[in-house]
Amino acid sequence: MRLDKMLGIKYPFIQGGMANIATGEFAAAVSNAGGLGLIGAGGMNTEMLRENIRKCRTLTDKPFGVNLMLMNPEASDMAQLIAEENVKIVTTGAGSPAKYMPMWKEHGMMVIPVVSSSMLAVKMEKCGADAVIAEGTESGGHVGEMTTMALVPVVADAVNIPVIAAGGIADGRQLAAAFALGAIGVQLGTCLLASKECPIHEAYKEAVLKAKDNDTIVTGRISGTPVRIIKNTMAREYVKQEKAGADKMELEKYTLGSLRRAVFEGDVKNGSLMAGQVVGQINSIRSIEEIFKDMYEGYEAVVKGMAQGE
Ligand code: TUI
Repeated sequence: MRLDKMLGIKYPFIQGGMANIATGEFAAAVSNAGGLGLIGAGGMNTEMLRENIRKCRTLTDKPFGVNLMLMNPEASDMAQLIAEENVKIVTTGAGSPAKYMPMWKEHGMMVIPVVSSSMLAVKMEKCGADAVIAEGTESGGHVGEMTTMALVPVVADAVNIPVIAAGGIADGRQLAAAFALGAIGVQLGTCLLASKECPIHEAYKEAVLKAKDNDTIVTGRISGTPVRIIKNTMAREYVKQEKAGADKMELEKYTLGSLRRAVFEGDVKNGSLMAGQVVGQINSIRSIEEIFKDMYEGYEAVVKGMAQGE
């Protein structure tokens, strides 16, 4: 069954967690456009998350969910809150949500963890996940090692639950490829940064429009948490220091608060402009509705062409 049918939405698209970006208002806009909007709990505290959930409810009558970033210091309180607030769908990232699974399942929630390997996918299936998001290293933000092309088929073979593909998907060709690899739908992040509704600073949006395919880099591959961002002064300096053997504390001075600097202040030199490799494909600002429609129509055209042997 395709993701749109499974979730009762128009398109087989779910939005990425996007810490500090995906507010209740943004998630509602995604849901109203026919995807599954998710409130990104990553940059929030528990009280902010509660407010954003309630705000989202006032703005949409369509399904929406919460993305719980498990490295958040308040993740445990947030896990409880999501259940208490009767949120029906939760996606997770940056860790294993195993310890929250029994509580969430008791509340009848749908749980969809992000995984970056088939081993983790199997583990998630065993603890009761309803589906998994197989996220390739093409993605923006915190990434694993495997590419989407290699990861999605092995995950699809390894589990009996549905697989959603993520990383490297911004148009109809890539959506068709994701289905071909065994996914029932896709998670989108980077292409939604360049939407009218996205609340990031204008300078961040301009950096997304300007960036070419080779303009992202992964910081923290050596030192700990690998994060894909658009190359800038901070990223180059970080990677240089990292290669020179700088320790975690020294490197932290570059990244501390850097995502917030990019999102809220538009600091494109020293901020952390998280974006995936598809950033090079994105050259205009559209509404979320247009982005979804273009992608779906593009996919239909690709499939038709392939069926005719073109
Ligand atoms: O989580 C993401 N992407 C993110 S989170 C984020 S916020 C952030 N800000 C500053 C530094 C770091 C993060 C920005 N982007 N994607 C999902 C994802 N999850 N990618 C990889 C994983 C993952 C990693 C390890 C999932 C599970 C996992 O489990 C290990 C274990 O505990 O077994």
